[in-house]
Amino acid sequence: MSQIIEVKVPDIGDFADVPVIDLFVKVGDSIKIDDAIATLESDKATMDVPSTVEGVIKEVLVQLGSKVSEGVVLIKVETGGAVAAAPAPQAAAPAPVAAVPAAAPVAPAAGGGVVDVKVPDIGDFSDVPVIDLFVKVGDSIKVDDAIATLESDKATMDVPSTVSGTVKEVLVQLGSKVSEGVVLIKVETVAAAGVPAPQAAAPAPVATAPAPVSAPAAASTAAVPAALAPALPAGSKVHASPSVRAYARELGVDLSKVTATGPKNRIVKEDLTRYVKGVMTGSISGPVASATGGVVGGGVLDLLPWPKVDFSKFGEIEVKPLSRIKKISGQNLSRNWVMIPAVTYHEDADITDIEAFRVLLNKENEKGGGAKLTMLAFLMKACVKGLQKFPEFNSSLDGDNLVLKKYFNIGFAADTPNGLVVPVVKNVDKKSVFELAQESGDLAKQARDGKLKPADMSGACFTISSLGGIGGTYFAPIVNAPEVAILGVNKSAMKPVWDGKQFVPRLTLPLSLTADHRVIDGALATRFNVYIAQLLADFRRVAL
Ligand code: CAO
Repeated sequence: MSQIIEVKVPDIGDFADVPVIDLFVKVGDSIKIDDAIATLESDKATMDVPSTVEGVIKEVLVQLGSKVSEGVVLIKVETGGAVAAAPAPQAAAPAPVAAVPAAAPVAPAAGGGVVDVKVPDIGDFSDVPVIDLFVKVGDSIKVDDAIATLESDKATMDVPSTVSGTVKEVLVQLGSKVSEGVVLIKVETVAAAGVPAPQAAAPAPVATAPAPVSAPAAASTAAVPAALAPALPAGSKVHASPSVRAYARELGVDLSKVTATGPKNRIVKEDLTRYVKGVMTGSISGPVASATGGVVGGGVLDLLPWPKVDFSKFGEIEVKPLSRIKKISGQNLSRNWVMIPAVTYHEDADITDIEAFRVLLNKENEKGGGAKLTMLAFLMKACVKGLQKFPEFNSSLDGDNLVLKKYFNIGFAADTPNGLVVPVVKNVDKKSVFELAQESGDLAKQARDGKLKPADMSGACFTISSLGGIGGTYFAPIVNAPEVAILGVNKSAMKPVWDGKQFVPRLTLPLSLTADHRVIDGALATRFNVYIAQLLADFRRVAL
């Protein structure tokens, strides 16, 4: 049986009349327990208020800017029969108190001195990681300036300074785990620096608070692209709710670059959206890969917008729209190039014997009219053997997890008149080299005829990019996300190889393996390369 339940502002400590600065719901929305309803912001803390019931929102009793205190009804929710199991609002434990008592007040000695600024009372949390650090040695800092952001699995909280002065020591770093009382920084207070007496800059009584952060905010933090972590200028203070901060981290946006339009110069979600749109269209330089201009910037790179030049001023030109394939692959390549910390490793494989074997088999086969054996087919078989020996190569990153695949599908880059596509040969481990040659040949033809179906291009575990038919020595292919590695090969060439007594001519195939360093380090990548080269040098090893 359905009933209407009021969801109220929980116990938020000593705060009253706290403004609503973000509102995430509207009448008619479905809401679940722990979904964020609104963000409140006192002058000391930001807190998301989560729902304590599940159902459909019938009434929203507050709006942006409303001032609320404990017990004020935010929304009325119609719960379904199934919600009987969900806690009634009264029963639902009030969300953790948002504002908490201050850091242990620090009383600098008269005339100044070095003062420890510690993690304040942060409720029941301990060993909370530092996810942002805003200060460095030598910075000037004022009371209430943010020192660091801590993030538990329930809340994101800024720790403000309780004193003014010059930072003399920073005792934590990104990733440090801290609890109440841990010293974050040592500050030479203003009196010591020759400015007003330290008493004037009396320690603030309250630090910041573990806000009851919404589930989406907590979940999204897992997706922070390491290479694009926001690089806030030291000492800068950005006002944004935990959910907006988490969203910004997910997008790789440096919040200090975003123009705030919210109350008290606060960055709201729309500001973030506007900023990302601006970057994508090239009107703002920033940390997102642009669809139109390639890579236009990074949180840590901060590149200029794509240059707009009137080329016709310099001579005759012709403007040709990009093919659909080029547009799509361009976006994928830009994202992968920007977001994957990739390294390319090279190796030479001696393919003298396998090439002689391939030519022999093809001669025998000519009479029977069977499929022509290609080097690509041998490479596929060797790569699967490599994936089996080094399972990290057959994986994908999913937030904090590594998904290890037990199937072996290999994609191969195919050059077509309309651009690059990657058909996928499925279950390569279960197919013979002849079958692989036949199937990859068929898929390459379909690719060139523009006849590949989406299913033909999905499900790859690892990709091979073979430029062997064209030439080249080595190159650095781009990882085809969410795969974690790609093998590039160029044209084989006869080279003199020292056999211990003399130089002998050996047909050498240049291998270029690019791997995502978050999953595969250099030692593993080199072992993989060496193993592939061994398999190609003596293909009997594939049968072992
Ligand atoms: N060394 C020397 N010769 C090679 C070779 C190598 N590594 N690989 C192929 N060849 C030879 C072949 O034996 C063939 O010669 P014959 O006709 O005398 O037998 C000739 O080069 C042409 O081969 P191919 O490249 O057409 O055929 P393939 O099966 O080797 O490759 C495919 C198929 C689809 C991979 C290839 O046609 C292709 O499109 N390659 C381009 C991939 C690409 O653009 N990669 C870059 C992506 S950006 O990172």
